[in-house]
Amino acid sequence: TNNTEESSPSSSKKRYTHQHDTTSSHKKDKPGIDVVLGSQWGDEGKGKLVDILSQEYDVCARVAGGSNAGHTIVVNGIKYKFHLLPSGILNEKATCVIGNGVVIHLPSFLSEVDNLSSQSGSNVESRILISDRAHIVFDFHQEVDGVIENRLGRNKIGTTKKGIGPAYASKISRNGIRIGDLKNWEFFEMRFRELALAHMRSFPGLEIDIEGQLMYYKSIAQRVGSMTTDTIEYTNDAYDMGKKILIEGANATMLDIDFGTYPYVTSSNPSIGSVLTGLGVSPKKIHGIYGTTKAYCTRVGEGPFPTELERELPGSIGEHLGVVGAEWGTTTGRARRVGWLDIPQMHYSTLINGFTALNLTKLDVLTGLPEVKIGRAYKHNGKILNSMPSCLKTMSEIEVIYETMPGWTEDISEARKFEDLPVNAQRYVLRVQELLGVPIRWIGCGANRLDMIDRG
Ligand code: 2SA
Ligand code: GDP
Ligand code: MG
Repeated sequence: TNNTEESSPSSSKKRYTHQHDTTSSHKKDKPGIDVVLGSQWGDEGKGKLVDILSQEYDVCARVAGGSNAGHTIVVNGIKYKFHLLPSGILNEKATCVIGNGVVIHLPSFLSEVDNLSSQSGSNVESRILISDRAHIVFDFHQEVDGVIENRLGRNKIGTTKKGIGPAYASKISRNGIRIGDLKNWEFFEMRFRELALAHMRSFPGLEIDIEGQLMYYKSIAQRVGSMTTDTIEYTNDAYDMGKKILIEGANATMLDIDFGTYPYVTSSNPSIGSVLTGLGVSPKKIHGIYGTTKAYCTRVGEGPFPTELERELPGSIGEHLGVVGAEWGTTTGRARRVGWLDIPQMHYSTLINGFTALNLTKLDVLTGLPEVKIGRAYKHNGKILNSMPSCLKTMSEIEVIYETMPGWTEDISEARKFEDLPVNAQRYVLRVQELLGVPIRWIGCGANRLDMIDRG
C-alpha cells in the first residue's frame, strides 16, 4: 500500500518524539532537495531537465499548478506530454509525489496515468503518491474558467481553461474539496453538493449534473484513495532516510500570482515559495535551485512582454523563433508569443528564487540568425529602471535597451561539451552568464534527452 500511516509508523512517531534530531549520523551526508523552476513565462524546458536529472533521484515532486502545465519530453524520438504527472515519472525507480499545493482534475489525471501505463507497458500508478491535502478541480471549475474569460472579453487573461483560477478560488475562499475527502464519502458528498450549488448560484446558466458527478467520484474514490497519502510525512521521511528529492516547478516566476505581471498570471506561486507551501518541507532542506531559462523568451496568453517580436511577419526573426522553436502550447496548442532574452526580467526572477545554477535551453533555436539581441535594460520616461515595475501601465510603456551580438550558423545539436559550440554561441552564453551573475550549468542544444551540455 502507498499509505504512509501503514508503511512507516516508526519514522512518523520518531519525528514527534525527537523533534531535534541533530545527532543523526547521516545528517551531514544528506543530499538535500533540489528544485527546477521556470524563470520566465513558462515553457522554458523544465520537463526535459527534470527527466534527465530524475535518473539520479529517488523522489520527484510537483508542488503547484495543475493540468494547465505542459511538459514535453523527447526520448529516442518518442514524445511524452505531461500535465499533472511529474516529468520524473519516466524514471522507473522514482516515486512521484503530487504535493498539497497542486490542484488536481481527477479525470485528466487518471487518463494521463492510463495513457502512460499503456505507452510504457509498466504500472505507473504504483509509483504515484497524491497528497491528501491537494485540492480537487471539478469539471464545473473548468466551465467557470471559460465563463469568466468570456465575461472579460478583450481583457481576458488567456487562461488554459483548465479550471485553475476557479479551483484555487475555492481553496482560498475555504470551501474547496480535497483529495483526502474522498476517503470520507459522506463528508465529500455534503461538501460537493454545497460547492456545486454555490457555483450555480454565482454563475446563472451554469448547469451541474450533481448526481452524475457524485456517481463518477464514487466510482474512482477507491482507486484514487490507493494513491493518496500524507505526502508531508512521506517526503520528510524520505529526506531523513537520505533519499534524493527533486522538485519540478510548473509554470514560472513571471506567472506567479504575487510576483508576475498581475493580473496576467496563473493563480498559484510557481516560484521558490511553492516548494515550502506546496510540499511541506523546511527551507533548510533545499539545496540546488535550478532556474530554467530559454535562450530567448516566450509567453502564451495575454499580458506584458517587453522584448516581444512580431511572430506573424513572414521572414521575420519572430517567425524564425516560433517555427524553429516549435513554439505552440503543450496543453492548448496555442501559438506562443516570442521575443529576445530579457535581462531585467531575469534579474528579478533570480532575486526572487535565488538560483544556484541556470539551465539555458533551446540555444539551437538561435542558430542561423545573423545577429542575436539581449534585452539589457528597461527605460521608462527616459529613465533607466532599477526594478521590475508592478504597474501594468508602466510595463506596457517600457522601452527596452538592447545589446547586439553576432550570430552563428553551425548546427549545434551534436554539441556535448561547451568547447563544441561555435565561438559566437560560446560568447552569447558567457555574456548572459556575466550579466546575470549565475553559473550556466546546462545548455540545451535540441529537444532530445541527450541534446544537452552539462558543464558540471
Ligand atoms: P491558467 O490556465 O489560469 O493557469 O492561465 C493563466 C496564465 O498562465 C499561463 N499559463 C501558461 N503559460 C505557459 N505554459 C503553460 N502551460 C502550457 C504549455 C500552456 C498551453 O506548456 O504550453 O498549452 O497553452 C501555462 N499554463 C498557464 C496562461 O497562458 C495564462 O497567461
Ligand atoms: P516546460 O513547460 O518548461 O517543461 O516546457 P515545455 O515542454 O512546455 O516546452 C519546451 C519545449 O521545448 C518542449 O517541446 C521541449 O521538447 C523543447 N525543448 C526543451 N529543451 C530544448 C532544447 O534545448 N532545444 C530544442 N530545440 N527544444 C527543446
Ligand atoms: Mg510547458
